[in-house]
Amino acid sequence: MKTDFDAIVIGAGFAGMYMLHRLRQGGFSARVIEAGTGVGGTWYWNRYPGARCDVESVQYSYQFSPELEQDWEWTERYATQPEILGYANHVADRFDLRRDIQFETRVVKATFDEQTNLWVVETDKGDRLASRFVITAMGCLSSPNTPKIPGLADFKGPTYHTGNWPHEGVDFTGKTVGLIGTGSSAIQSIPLIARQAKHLTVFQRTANYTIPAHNAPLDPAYVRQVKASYREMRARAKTKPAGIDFDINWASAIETPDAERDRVYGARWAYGGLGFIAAFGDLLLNDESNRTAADFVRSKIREVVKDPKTAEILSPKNIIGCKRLCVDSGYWETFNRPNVTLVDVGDEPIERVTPTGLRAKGQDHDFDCLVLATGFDAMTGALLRVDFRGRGGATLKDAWREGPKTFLGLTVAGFPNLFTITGPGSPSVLTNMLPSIEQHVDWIADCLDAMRAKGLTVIEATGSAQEAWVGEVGKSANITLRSTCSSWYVGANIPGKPRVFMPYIGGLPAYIVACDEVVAGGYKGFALS
Ligand code: NA7
Repeated sequence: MKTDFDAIVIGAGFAGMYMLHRLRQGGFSARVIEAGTGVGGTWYWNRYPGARCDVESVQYSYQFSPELEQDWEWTERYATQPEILGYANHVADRFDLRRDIQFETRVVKATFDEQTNLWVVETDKGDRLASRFVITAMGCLSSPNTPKIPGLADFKGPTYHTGNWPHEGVDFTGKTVGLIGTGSSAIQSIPLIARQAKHLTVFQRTANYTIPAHNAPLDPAYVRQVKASYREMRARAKTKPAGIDFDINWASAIETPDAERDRVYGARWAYGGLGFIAAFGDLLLNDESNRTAADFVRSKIREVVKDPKTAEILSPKNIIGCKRLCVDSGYWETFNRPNVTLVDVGDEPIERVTPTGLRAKGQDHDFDCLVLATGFDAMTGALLRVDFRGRGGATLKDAWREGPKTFLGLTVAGFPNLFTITGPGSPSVLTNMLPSIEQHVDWIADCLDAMRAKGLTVIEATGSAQEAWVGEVGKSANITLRSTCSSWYVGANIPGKPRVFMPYIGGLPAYIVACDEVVAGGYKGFALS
């Protein structure tokens, strides 16, 4: 069999783009295969109103090119989806990436051929390409979840999923809108849809915690200061569990006197953003500590939302930070608008979608358009949509029947020469994705360099190394409260999905050490040939 490429990369989001750049730098031939018509991944698909990153722009950016860091100008504290997509396109142009990306093509099958030690990659366009390595860069939240609510196909009006939003945008002016979900996508889009639509009805299954973004244009003096000390900021970020340079107060919430605790929460609330959860070191370790933060946020909801019944429905009952914390601009306030109705579907599932709306708790709700802000088959959905076949024809689906099993979230035993950027078992979604992506890409590129230098062509995680890592991922998950609720981190949003805490929660610094130790040990835990 003829080798078409040294590596095939699946996906042209931030992971796939940087992977291509590193492969080229290493002198490897590569093709990226991308389903969309353009680059950007998450930021290509999630074009719903209000979509923006909840990590601050100056940190949610590549660090591999100091020139890029200096040249690119972010305009707001939290960049909007169009601005981030513009950045992705700028990177694609700047590094001339597009000529090695095959757009509008989906990989459907990839088979490891044990005779030749090559992967055979098949696409929906009929391609059959042979490559030494396959590297997935498919994103962690890229397989949209459309819930199986009876009657969904009968709805007469348009249905939009936040994770696959029309490129031309949607004008809700004069329309009545029904929206299912109150996760991050809903929390970002609800305030904007409410401002435009005639009426918006929100169907909430689980109330969610959100922290105000206090988004604003970036102060040029602050940008100058960041640009003058980018290396230091990036280095500090790598010492933080989430890979984000924000202050962590390691004190215990419950051991802090009430007045001081309230002062700390007040200051974090006033500053805004995800750093709220770092107000105390034990918020995700200790129920009682967590309750102090949850109570603080609930008190804020009561302050903002005028109708006490609505405020009560909007008040989350679970642990704060257990589901992904959200960051918003005017979310609670939106429920004070006369054209917004909140329907609690927490105790009884939505009965059915009807041709003119939906039926919940025996009551019909009519609307012109339906928005599904119902999330994703997270972490494994995109990977399992491809029919991966490893040694002996074994499928990844079978290998992961009880939940994803990987070595370092980067490789899978039985699937040689397959790398999974930000795969399950790596910190990924619990961190700032950009530095996590770069760390994985660099690790893979360095590994390929090292293999070539030694004349090696096959790398495969051993079963025992994988088992030990899966044990480590599970052990660290059990220490935190984060693994205790029905979140997408544990696959609870997808009926029938095995309930396993999928990301590695030991923090980015510990994870980097683990990856580096494997390399220092001569790729310990891998069989190389
Ligand atoms: P999420 O956070 O998974 O939110 C999906 C929402 O949709 C959530 O409120 C779900 O309720 C709700 N949902 C899903 N299915 C149903 C049904 N059948 N009935 C009613 N409600 C339903 O996805 P997002 O897109 O908002 O955010 C994903 C990530 O992207 C986010 O964490 C950031 O990292 C960026 P549930 O909570 O499951 O009860």
